Amino acid sequence: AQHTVEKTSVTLLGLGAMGTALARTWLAAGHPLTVWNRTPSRAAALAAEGAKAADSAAAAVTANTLVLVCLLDDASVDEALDGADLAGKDLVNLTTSTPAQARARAEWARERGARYLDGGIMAVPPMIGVPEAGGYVFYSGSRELFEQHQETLGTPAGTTYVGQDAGFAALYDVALLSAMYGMFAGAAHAYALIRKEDIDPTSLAPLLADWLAAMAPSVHQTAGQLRSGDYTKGVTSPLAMQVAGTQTLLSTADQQGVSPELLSPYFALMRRRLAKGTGEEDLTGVIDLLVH
Ligand code: FVH
Repeated sequence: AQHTVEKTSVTLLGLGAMGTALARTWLAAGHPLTVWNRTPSRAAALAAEGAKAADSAAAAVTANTLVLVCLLDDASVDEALDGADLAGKDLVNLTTSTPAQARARAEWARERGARYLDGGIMAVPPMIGVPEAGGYVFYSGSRELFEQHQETLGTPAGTTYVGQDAGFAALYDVALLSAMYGMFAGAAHAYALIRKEDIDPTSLAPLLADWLAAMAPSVHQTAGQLRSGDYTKGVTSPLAMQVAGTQTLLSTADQQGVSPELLSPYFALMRRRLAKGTGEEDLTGVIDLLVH
């Protein structure tokens, strides 16, 4: 006789772009799914695909032990869960929040008798359910909850548990997103430099992508220097040389009619660090200027 393993039943609150993508992966994997969305019409397509659409968030919470929330922001989580009975529930909050909001939400859930796991999604909706796209979710908070539900949580995307401190998933999430915006800013400046020239941006794109990929491993050297406290270890491009070079970048921006406003704040920090007599160091000392 064939033995079928029962899939964990899941409740999901929030059917925006991300919630809908998540929902489809659980349905496809055979998890019984109860959904709720503030605007009920967004649940119709999923109901046609096999989800149960609950009339209220409270009813959706009642339906299953494992309750996932993927709403716009922390205030919408408050609003949606107001009045829901969370006693005995396993609450997993995938809503983007700050570390402080995540820690407060963990305490809030504990007071209501629920185990709590916070999640930071490192993916956009088309990456959900597509393992080769490399998307994953940071989780932090209850280790027991994570371990018990790891298989279910891993259905939409990979899982990376980063500790019992409920704020850590949000912190890792925001750290990676912040680095991403630095990269976007640098790429924006690069495209601006060629904007008025007879250069096809699509010919610059692969060069940019390859250069950024070649530079990305430098984060490992930075981490090693931060850990050891020796910011001269392994230096190939000392701060003094780099500060001198920034003038070429600023002059080129000026000649191309491009505002230096994306680069200037970073260059100013490099100069401030150099003024402390650290010309033989890497760029790592800039980090210490940022931390109050
Ligand atoms: N989409 C993305 O690229 C990013 C990728 C990384 C992670 N984020 C975060 O995921 C959360 C949800 O994002 P989303 O893409 O699903 O967002 P929307 O499509 O805008 O849907 C928002 C849902 O939130 C509901 N909602 C808003 N306010 C309230 C409220 N006061 N009470 C109850 N529900 C509320 C909204 O409902 P409705 O407008 O359809 O009625 C949607 O279900 C988010 O934290 C991202 O930062 C996504």
